[in-house]
Amino acid sequence: MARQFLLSHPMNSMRHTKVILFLLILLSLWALHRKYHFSTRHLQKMSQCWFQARQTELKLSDWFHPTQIVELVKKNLTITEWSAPIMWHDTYDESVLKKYYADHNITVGLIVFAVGRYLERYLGRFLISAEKFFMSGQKVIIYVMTDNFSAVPWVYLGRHHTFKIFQIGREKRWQDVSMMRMKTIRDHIVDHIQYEVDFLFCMDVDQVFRSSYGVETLGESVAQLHNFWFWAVPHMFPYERNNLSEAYMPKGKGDFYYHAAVFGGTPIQVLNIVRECTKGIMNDKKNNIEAVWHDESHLNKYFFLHKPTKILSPEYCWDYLHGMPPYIKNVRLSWNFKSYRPLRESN
Ligand code: 5GW
Ligand code: MN
Repeated sequence: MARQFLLSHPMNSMRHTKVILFLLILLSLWALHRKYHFSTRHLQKMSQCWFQARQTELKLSDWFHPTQIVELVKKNLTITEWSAPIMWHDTYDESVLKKYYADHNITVGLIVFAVGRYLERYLGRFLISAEKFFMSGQKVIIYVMTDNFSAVPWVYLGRHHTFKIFQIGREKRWQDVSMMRMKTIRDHIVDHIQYEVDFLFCMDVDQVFRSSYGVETLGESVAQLHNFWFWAVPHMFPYERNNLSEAYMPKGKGDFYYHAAVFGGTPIQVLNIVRECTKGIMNDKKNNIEAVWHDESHLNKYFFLHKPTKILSPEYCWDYLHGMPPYIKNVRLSWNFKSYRPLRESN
């Protein structure tokens, strides 16, 4: 009886509720503490990472020292209006860059197409010279796209360089060989290249590396000044002038004339470049239009709308048929002599 009375007494049940409430409050305080504890640790970690990233992130002024290289050209050719560096010899501090990339363990991709007679004619020299001069000290994967797997030359590659060969179809018209490159590059970045490299270059095969082509060329999106046009002003550039083409550039507009023989960036940026160019080329095809310099016209339109973050001077893609003017001191890559054709229409 006494027990029953005790349990059922209203005062007693209130005490119970209080105890339960107290326990609940304790529990929630503990939970809050745990949560709070976790989140500060997490925040601490995040801020540590952020500070470290900020400390190791290079500023342009850490390594780039613009000096007037081309005195005979009036316009500034060492830094663009949108503050992208234009790489010449003597404009950058190689040791700062080397130290930075030594800590970052990067892999650089290089896509090259060698189809038909270009395979036997150019691929061997391109690969041998790339092994010697392209990104030495960094991990490199060279992607060779070819229509004849068995004719790819045997080239010795050192421990940093690897190459992967992919079979691609032939195009009937020569104009389509270079234009369809954009589409093939797009598909391969999506399929696998985006997971394999930190930076990516796409280059013509009819060229030879002549001296160090190093980490100073790496960037988010990289464009190459055309060695024939870098001194000229926009209204002279051989942009596409048909306003029905996707590559159309109005007279007087434009920054530079870029060469399609070299472009690059992070895989995502290169994907944007080739995706947009492919779209432009395909839309033009639907309308029976072909831009005056094919893929190059579309590339120039792209870089007009989306400014490159780094530009390579003509030293990075020189044609010796222009001789050696005094401001060209360090040729990194040059056109292969045999490839020179003033008019592509002669093919
Ligand atoms: C062949 C004849 C005319 C135009 C292009 C080709 C061609 C180009 C070819 O038969 N096989 C081939 O692999 N290509 C690839 O497209 C090469 O990687 C080549 O470097 C690139 C661009 O073509 P090029 O180098 O003839 O273009 P330009 O602008 O240097 O004259
Ligand atoms: Mn070429």
